[in-house]
Amino acid sequence: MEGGGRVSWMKYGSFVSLFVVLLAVWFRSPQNAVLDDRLDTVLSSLLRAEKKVGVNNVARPKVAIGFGGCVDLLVDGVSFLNKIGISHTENPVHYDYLENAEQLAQSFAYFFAPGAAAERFMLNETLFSELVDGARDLPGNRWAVGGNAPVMAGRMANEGCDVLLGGSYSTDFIDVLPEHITVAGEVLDEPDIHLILEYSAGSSWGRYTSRRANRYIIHSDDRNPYLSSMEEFAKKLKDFNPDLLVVGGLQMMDNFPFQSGERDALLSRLSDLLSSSSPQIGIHFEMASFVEESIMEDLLHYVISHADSLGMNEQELPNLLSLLKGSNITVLSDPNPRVATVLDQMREVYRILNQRYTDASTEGDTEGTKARGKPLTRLHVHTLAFQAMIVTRDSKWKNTMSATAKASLTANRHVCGSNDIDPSKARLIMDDSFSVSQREGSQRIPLQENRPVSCWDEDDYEICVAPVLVCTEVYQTAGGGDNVSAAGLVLQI
Ligand SMILES: *[C@@H]1O[C@H](CO)[C@@H](O)[C@H](O)[C@H]1NC(C)=O
Ligand SMILES: *[C@@H]1O[C@H](CO)[C@@H](O)[C@H](O)[C@H]1NC(C)=O
Ligand SMILES: CC(=O)N[C@H]1CO[C@H](CO)[C@@H](O)[C@@H]1O
Repeated sequence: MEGGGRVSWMKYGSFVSLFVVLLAVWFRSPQNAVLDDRLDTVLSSLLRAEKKVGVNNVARPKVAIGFGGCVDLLVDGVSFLNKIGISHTENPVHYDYLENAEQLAQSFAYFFAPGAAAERFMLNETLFSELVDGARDLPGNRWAVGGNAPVMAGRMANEGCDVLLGGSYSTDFIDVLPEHITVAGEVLDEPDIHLILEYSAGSSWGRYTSRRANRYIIHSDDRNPYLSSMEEFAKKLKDFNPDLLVVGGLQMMDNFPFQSGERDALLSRLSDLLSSSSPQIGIHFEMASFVEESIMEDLLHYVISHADSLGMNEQELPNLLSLLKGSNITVLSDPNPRVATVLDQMREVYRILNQRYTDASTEGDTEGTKARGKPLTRLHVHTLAFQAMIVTRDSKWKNTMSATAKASLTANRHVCGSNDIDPSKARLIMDDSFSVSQREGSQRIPLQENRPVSCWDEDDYEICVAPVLVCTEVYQTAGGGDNVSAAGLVLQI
């Protein structure tokens, strides 16, 4: 249905846009009024697309989500650095992990100007506690439930799912989780704290000005890297019998000083858990900011090969792709990529991962199905300006068009911190039309206000792209990807 009548809609759409432009010229109305109208139409059309399908609230879908979590301490990044006396540096440097204040300044500078999301492990515990103490009494700070797994769990529970959440938390933490979440894990006295340095578009630090709103995260976890809830989670998983299994939070293992062999053992255990779940159960892996090459290799082998579905942002996509193509991982990419660029990267990731699956399957059956893993049937990339999904036709994933719309609306709701979208706090930054590929002669698709989600078929999959009504009064960026990814998944199970 989604694809039907696409061409005629497209013609109609460009006719309408032309008509709107002509009207505007004719009446010499201020350009802003036209823009406002356009935004209102996109908003109402996205809301209509989102509502087209609902979550089954009678038989609530069951989702199991691991691992870990933390308490987020959110501060304005620039005020924080100023307050604790970390001055801006002339020398942006990329570090895999941090050991002192100078490195923090250099690393922050590296990501702040382009406005790219980053997350780094702080090896120096003394410095980490000093930073947390500094943030504790910074005016305007906020505490929130954090970590991929709890945030995705919260979003899914709020959207009508029953959730099994794998993580070790304090009782205070568990008390503030939404209803319909059952926790599997150990009980802790003190949760791990993550320090979130938020900044808005155009904020300045020394000679740097950030191109877009984003955050820089510092953590020094000592529980999360060990996936300490995994055994409890595995035990409860059988009886829970989920429709979907979601894995996230593994970036806490990145650059963590494990003893030799420890990380391998943990990931291998996780791999067993994933491969022993029934093939009918969808497995989604949420990527994150990984910089250690060897853990990326391990993830490919132990986790990604078992996933039916992947979610990631515009930084994580080229990072994964360069690894798949055998080059070094990329730690910083364009934070505002074009649709064509992202779609080409998505097609390649989809193709390479499925080729690997096919190769593994034909390499003789000596190791059985488990070693083969699963083909990739769903890939969701969330960017500031748009949401894009590739979903294999006739796979288990339903309602791709509505899911893309919901993901897009959730991006605004999360960043603005309000369930009701206020068009006066939103902006469309996607172009009026986009090319479906960077290849020469590729088709261009106009952005139609009254049908903003564009879906079309290619090879064995469908692609959907939806513009985001980018929030201009940022409340919070951290956790955005998790809310957006979870919202997209909810309509597809
Ligand atoms: C760790 O941080 C403390 C406090 O900022 C500092 O004095 C010390 O030099 C740091 N250690 C290393 C190894 O950089
Ligand atoms: C890849 O990384 C290695 C190790 O950091 C480095 O020696 C090599 O020059 C890099 N290669 C490329 C193509 O950047
Ligand atoms: C605005 C929004 O929906 N953000 C949510 C992201 O998920 C967490 C956890 O469920 C919520 O607390 C936020 O409100």
